[in-house]
Amino acid sequence: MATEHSELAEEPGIALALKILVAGGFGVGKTTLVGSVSEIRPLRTEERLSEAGRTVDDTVGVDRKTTTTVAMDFGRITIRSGLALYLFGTPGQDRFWFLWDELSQGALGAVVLADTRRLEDCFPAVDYFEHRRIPFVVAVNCFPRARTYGAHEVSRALDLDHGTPVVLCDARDRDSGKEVLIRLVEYAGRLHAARLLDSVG
Ligand SMILES: Nc1nc2c(ncn2[C@@H]2O[C@H](COP(=O)(O)OP(=O)(O)OP(=O)(O)O)[C@@H](O)[C@H]2O)c(=O)[nH]1
Ligand SMILES: [Mg+2]
Repeated sequence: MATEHSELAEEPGIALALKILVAGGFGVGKTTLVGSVSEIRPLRTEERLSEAGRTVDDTVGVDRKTTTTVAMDFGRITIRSGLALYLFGTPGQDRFWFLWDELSQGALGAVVLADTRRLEDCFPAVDYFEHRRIPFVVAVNCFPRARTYGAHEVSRALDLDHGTPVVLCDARDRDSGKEVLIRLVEYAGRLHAARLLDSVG
């Protein structure tokens, strides 16, 4: 995946290409987010949720969901001239965890999408990025009828490290998704720069 990433960075007109993961629990809106912000037709790997899968796929809270990501989503967004983000959406179900290590190779940072009706579903993603010291922001996808939480409340409920940004968003809305990504790039940039300074000084 790292090699593919550097090949992508050589696309004409793109001075810098950064790899970003879009992660979070099952059915939280990862594929929706990648699709709404991507300026290329997103690559999707959706499969129908089968009757057989119903016993293992937890559809509580996402009743109308008929498909699920089985490998990854892929999209691209240019956030300013010369700077492109390559977005890799992860599969949300536990049985695809083995793909995460591959997907996270060389990533600048991650967006952890959260649904306040099932906040606990994003614990594994938060743990994953904290343990690997991959900078992440938590983006609360505000579904209708879900209780509105403030950023502080979400931060406390998830026991986030001080400074980890929490943003409210609508995964279906391009501008809203773009704002989340800009927030991540700024935050991850600051964090990586601080670590670099620490390591030399
Ligand atoms: N109302 C509303 N529905 C949403 C929103 N985001 C996603 N959906 C719907 O919720 C369902 C789940 O969206 P997906 O984008 O497939 O979720 P996912 O996180 O990629 O799911 P998995 O890959 O299966 O883990 C879909 O039916 C979407 O249309 C949202 O912000 N508001
Ligand atoms: Mg998906």
